[in-house]
Amino acid sequence: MSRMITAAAAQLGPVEREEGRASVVGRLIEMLRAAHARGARLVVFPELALTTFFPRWHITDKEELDGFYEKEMPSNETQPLFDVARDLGVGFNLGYAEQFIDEAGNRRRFNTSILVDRQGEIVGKYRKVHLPGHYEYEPERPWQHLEKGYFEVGDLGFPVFRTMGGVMGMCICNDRRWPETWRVMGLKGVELVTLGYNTPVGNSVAVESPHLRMFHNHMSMQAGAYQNGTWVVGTAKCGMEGGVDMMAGSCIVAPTGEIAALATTNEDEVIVADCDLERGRYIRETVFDFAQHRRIEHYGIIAEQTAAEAPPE
Ligand code: CDT
Repeated sequence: MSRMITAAAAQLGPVEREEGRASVVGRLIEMLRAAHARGARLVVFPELALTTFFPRWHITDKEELDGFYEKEMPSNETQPLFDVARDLGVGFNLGYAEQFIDEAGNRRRFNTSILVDRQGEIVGKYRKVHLPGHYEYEPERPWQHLEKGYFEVGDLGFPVFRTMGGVMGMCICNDRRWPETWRVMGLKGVELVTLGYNTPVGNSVAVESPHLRMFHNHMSMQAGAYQNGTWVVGTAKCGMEGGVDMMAGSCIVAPTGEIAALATTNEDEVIVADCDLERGRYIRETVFDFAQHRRIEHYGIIAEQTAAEAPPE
């Protein structure tokens, strides 16, 4: 018997620095409606979907930097997205920069995504664990990648949520490159992972062809899907944004590792796939039957050691 959820990746073209929240939310709503018209009941928006990818700039004006973070969710500006999604009965994943003051009076900043159910309720939150880039301005780079400076490492682990008829998990952009991300959620029985990304087409610090970069993008998601028997909905923010060409290639990956839907533009585009949440069961019960085949007595180093250590010469 199948357990179908029709899912969409709502790929977002460039969001320039000047574009306001209201305009971006309008674009998101338009794609949500288009996805709904094609049968989707879950829509995945990109990482930091409400603004331009601001970590590419060294922003010294505190007020300006502050303006890229959401202080509440939903807010006046994002409420219309929640309202339309609830009225249409569509769940969604949204990435945004989160800022709040904790009980001790400290300002906290995370690269966050939320899962919203078909009733418009926030049912899950994830804060990005693998923050790429650097802490301080690096003048030799053609563009900055200041995620380490602008966000804290996520403090929620990799939670999964039983919602919308399945077990859902989230990760964000660079997380997709790390097998640990997928296996932790795999061990929690995840059936569909939502994932937004902002990835430059070029590598700012090494020679790497755009083709190779796209291969790594898809390979990471396809491997994560197959090795854990889960669906993956990966959504880009793409196109020429802030003078940097950002990768497209949004896709929906089946638990077999096959790409079931693939974006063909580098602008706003909706792709849809019928995701049978039972499709991964045979993988999780055969080749990747964790209970039968994992050998944790040999995996301890993964959680005990961070850097690689080769034996002495
Ligand atoms: N947003 C994000 O995590 N982007 C990174 C770019 C790596 S370059 C420092 C990624 O892994 O796609």
